[in-house]
Amino acid sequence: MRLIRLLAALLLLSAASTFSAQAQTPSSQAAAKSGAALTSAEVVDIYPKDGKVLLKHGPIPNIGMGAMTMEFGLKDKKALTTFRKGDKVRIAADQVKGEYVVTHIETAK
Ligand SMILES: [Cu+2]
Repeated sequence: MRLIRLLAALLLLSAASTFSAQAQTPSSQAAAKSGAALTSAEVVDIYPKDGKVLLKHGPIPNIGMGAMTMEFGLKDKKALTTFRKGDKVRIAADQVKGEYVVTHIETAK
């Protein structure tokens, strides 16, 4: 009797995880394409010599990061002169060779 309950519980669990995996995949792909995956952030400081920015950012799920203030490298160094301290922005970030890099940055509307 115990074994049957255990099996039933396992079946329910695997059914639930299969369902959520199917439900999440298409929506996260759609989010990346539409740009909805961008994270809100604020430019706290800019370090032109180092090619880095200090950002106060919201959660960045693709690199498993919660909200915090930290330095990022920049894929496009032009951003060092385009943006100023205090700017509200939207970013995409990735981990490149162990360094966190902003791969996209735009002014928040
Ligand atoms: Cu961070």
